[in-house]
Amino acid sequence: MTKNNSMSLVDLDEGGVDRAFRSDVLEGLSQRQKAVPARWLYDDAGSELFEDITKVPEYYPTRAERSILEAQGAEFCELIGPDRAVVEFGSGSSLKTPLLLSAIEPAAYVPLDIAGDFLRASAAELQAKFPDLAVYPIEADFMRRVELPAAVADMAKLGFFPGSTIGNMVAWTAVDLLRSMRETLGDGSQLLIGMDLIKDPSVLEAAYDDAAGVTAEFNLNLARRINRELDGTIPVEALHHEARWEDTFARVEMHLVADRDIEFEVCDETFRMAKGESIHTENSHKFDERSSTMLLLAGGWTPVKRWLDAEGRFSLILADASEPRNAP
Ligand code: AVI
Repeated sequence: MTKNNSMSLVDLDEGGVDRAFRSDVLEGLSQRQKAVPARWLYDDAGSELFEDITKVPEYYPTRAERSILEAQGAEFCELIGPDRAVVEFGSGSSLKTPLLLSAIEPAAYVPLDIAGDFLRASAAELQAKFPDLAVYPIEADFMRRVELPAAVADMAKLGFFPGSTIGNMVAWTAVDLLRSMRETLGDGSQLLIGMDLIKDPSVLEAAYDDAAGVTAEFNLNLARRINRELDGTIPVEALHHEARWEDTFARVEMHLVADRDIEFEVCDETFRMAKGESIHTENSHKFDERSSTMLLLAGGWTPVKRWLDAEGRFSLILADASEPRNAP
């Protein structure tokens, strides 16, 4: 019952270059602290490397979140109930979404993703596992309000945003996203969202700098992508990956650090990095109970239940779309 709504959202120039990628990279490399938005880590190679990261022993979030989904089916069923339309922000991973869908028995599943091919492939996989479920994949940038299919208009909605992807956004962007999710889902909706927890920095830094070097490859792939797609000459062998816990912002930062002074071109513009200088490529914010509550409230969501995995490393939070407040 998969319904398709296909239209590419990528804006390419005459030479086939993604305009947004080019302007983000050129602008980001021109800043004093060089920075490229983390979304550009995910080309095909980057997406595959991320899948590999979820399997390395040091990267606990995927396994921890899955263990919550496995353990709490009965409570999801009680607090969420059946016959909702589940709207997943980002295409469902092959393992987490089926656990939720089996637990709550929704009437429809609406995966939203900007990557059309990946979206359609994972929607088809899910449809095969749940042949009676109405599946409506929508190719969309979920950072903005999305028009949901008319078929789910009268159903209560549950937004699903696993993986602690919210942690990859600075607070300003995270609040914008939570508010647009609320607009997309409407009054009476619920949100089930994964948020990784603050913990010992050594555990966090290892999770983002695994011994096998998969996360390093994931990070370095961004430099390779710039070379490939933007006529770049970055000497990738002169960069190394670093994961740094920044306590003030409660986040792990990923950087590409220059091992020597380097000079390179991207789209005919010249850039220089002194030895030790870095390109900041990702933030992964971590939360405690208060900071996650504050973020959700700022985005228009009231937490109603918070589950942790057995080792207390990761949280999955159920929140309700709250009424607009008039009180001071
Ligand atoms: C996708 N996101 C939630 C991952 C994270 O943990 O911040 C991305 C990642 N980056 C390095 N390892 C994993």
